[in-house]
Amino acid sequence: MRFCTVLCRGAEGTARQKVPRGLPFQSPKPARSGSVAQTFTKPVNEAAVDSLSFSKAKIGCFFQERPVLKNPFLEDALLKGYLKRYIPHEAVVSDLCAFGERVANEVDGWGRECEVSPPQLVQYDSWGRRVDLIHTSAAWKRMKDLSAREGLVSIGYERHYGEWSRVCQMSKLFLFSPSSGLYTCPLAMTDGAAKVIESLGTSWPVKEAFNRLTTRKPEYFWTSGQWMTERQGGSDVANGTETVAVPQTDGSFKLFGYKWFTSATDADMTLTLARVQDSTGAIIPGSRGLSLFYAEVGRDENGQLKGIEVQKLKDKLGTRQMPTAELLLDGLPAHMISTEGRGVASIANMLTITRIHNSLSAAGAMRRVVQLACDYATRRKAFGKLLKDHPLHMQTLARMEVETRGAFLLVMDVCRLLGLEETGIATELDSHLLRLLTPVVKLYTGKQAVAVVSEGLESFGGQGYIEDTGLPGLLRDAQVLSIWEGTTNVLSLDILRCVARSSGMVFHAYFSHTKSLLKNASGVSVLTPAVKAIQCALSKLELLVQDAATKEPRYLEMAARDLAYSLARIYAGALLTDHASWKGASPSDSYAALRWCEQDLCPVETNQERGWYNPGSPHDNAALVYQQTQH
Ligand code: UCC
Repeated sequence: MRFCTVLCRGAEGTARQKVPRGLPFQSPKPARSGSVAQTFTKPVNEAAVDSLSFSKAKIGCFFQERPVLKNPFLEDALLKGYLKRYIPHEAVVSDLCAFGERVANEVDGWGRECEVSPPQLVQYDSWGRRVDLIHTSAAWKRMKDLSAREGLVSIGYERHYGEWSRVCQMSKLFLFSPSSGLYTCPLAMTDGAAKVIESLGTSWPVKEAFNRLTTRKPEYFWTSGQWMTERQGGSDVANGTETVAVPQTDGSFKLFGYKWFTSATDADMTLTLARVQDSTGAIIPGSRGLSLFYAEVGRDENGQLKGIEVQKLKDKLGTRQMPTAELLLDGLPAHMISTEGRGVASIANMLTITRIHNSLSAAGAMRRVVQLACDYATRRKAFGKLLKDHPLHMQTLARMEVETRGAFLLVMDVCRLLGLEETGIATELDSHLLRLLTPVVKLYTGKQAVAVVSEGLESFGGQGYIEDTGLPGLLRDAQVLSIWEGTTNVLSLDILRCVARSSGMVFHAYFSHTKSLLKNASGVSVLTPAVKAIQCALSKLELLVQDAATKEPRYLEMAARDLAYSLARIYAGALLTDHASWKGASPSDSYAALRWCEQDLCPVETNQERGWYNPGSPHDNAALVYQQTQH
């Protein structure tokens, strides 16, 4: 018989013993059938075996404590401080407090249910008839109901808090987002559609749709889709859109095309782009040929979708809670709601809103992983003490916290600007700033979210990688935030376009507002290093921007991503510093501002100095990337 050595813990202590391989972990064969207890012959050394930590069915008595999600509003010092500073209304605070409680105790469980019961497509019934039914979980349906009742879209349109209404709405969504099972995606598009309709005019045929998108009555509430992406790609919408709109005698249209990526496909309506066909069947290519259409997603008397076939549901890395489909539009009844040929410009309002929601989800994901990691650090012991007592672990959490704070203030400031614009009190500079910051904040927070959530998973050790903890889903869902609604590079180029279209006014707005944010902090000695760092970075950026006007387009393109990062880092630094100089600020607010401003705030200048945008760089980059293997 072969022997192995195992550690046996007895009452007397720990001793190494030789035991036959297979014993005591395997019991002898049962003599006859019966209950488990009856079937096994008792081991001779029963007393010794019973005193082991691990034997037979015993799996040990130690279990790691799980992280606990507490009320995410009460746990968020920065959110509470921000609202105290700008919207000191008791009603807002008590609504968020009650909602935070509900998120922790109820909604978070629904979100998990959405993840483990993803949507399913049934294309045909048992008798072969096309039905195209998308089955979603009960929790997903409850999210719709909750969204209406809690006013997650409507708060932005009721405007009870004037120019701060958007901040109120987004604060609530910030708490909801990481527990929402991705229901924030249909809400983003619903909000975007309401915004487009409001800006174009809430008359027929979209009057009722607007009312439904912005209601608090669950039975009346509609969600909207945003069907922009076709087979030729999601970024180059102007050239990639093939869908045609065929005019009908009553002034409406029928749409024919293939939408390659339609999110939250269980929506009640959609906004989509198509090219109007003239009587000869000709269409106008490019951006000038695109118009914006409104379509309801309805069924005919046979229960079949009107003018739509759902080809398949997408198999995605994350966001699996939400149905994303490929759709064949085969005569979808629709109404044109933009001026002909002004489709992209008209749907741009939707892009602004969905990009802001995207940024909010990014900040929300960071906040959630930090909250869970901080809680876990008070429960998990390693090397003889709690994680929170390990300085290196706390340094890591503090770095995540600084990133989260920067992201939060960036997003809230864009919401503030949106609120000013929607209540008609935005100055021209505010509007320029909103146009510039929307892509800047979207692209920057998308990248931060992936990094912070990934770091967050690591802070749970191996458990961060275990599917049914719910933690890996946070990372999968974060990964999409830098992709959809414009990738990092597409948005970097969007920034160049808005600079050109505004003849540089967006920069003027940016520099003047950033400088104004430093005014309060300039008198606070503890913040001096942060103020100096921002001023220094701003001066470099101003010089570089002036100089850029003389450069070739290729130089600007290569500098675009670093430019966007510089705009984001400097602006977030100014927001953090300003917040730290507020009379209600805490020492931690100053610490966060100082730490943020220690990083390279102006990477575009750094990389210019390094020659990254020199005329020879494209060649060198290509030679490096496609280097042939040397034999
Ligand atoms: O749909 C997708 C996923 C859905 C999921 C939604 C969830 C969201 C949140 C979730 C939270 C959890 S992904 C597909 C998304 N696709 C994109 O994001 C498209 C990316 N591509 C771009 O952004 C491009 O830059 C385009 C398509 C906008 C460029 O098209 P054009 O035709 O080349 O555009 P132009 O010529 O630059 O602009 C045409 C007009 C101009 O107005 P006018 O003619 O008056 O000068 C521009 O100023 O549109 C105006 N415009 C804008 N206005 C263009 N972009 C903007 C903008 N961002 N803001 C304001």
